[in-house]
Amino acid sequence: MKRSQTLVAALALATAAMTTAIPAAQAQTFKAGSLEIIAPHAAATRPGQMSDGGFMTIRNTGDAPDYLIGAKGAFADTLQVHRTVVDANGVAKMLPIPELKIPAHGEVKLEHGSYHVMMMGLKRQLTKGEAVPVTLIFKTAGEVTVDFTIDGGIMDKMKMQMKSGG
Ligand SMILES: [Cu+2]
Repeated sequence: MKRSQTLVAALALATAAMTTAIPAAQAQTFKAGSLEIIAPHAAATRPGQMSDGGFMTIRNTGDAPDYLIGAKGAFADTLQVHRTVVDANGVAKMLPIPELKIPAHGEVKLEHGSYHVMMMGLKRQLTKGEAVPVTLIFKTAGEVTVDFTIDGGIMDKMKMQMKSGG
């Protein structure tokens, strides 16, 4: 009896974790002034893969907007803020965003199919479980270095959904 209750609780926790971008145990929040950078993460790369996308939520608790104007990291040649847009022909394209507004008392989600930090010219493979320092550059807050948690990426999430039958 007790064992089955534990199992039910574990299943409920697993289901709750799947609805968020990454498991809660990996989520980290970084603070700089009035900004909170929540759960920065990127997918592990394959050998030879040259680019990857970084995702997070940026929250602004302040009374004035701030702007993400760039990023840098030692493991890649170039980091850019991108937005994925779908054109009239249904083709997804990525456009560089010179400044991404983080509204006062608001937040912006960088997520698949939308805004992301594009990491180009990767100098090495990014391995699941490691933390990679990335410096985000804001107009007001300045340079903020956070750790991107490298996760299994979308393939891991698909496998989890297949196992759960969802
Ligand atoms: Cu991109």
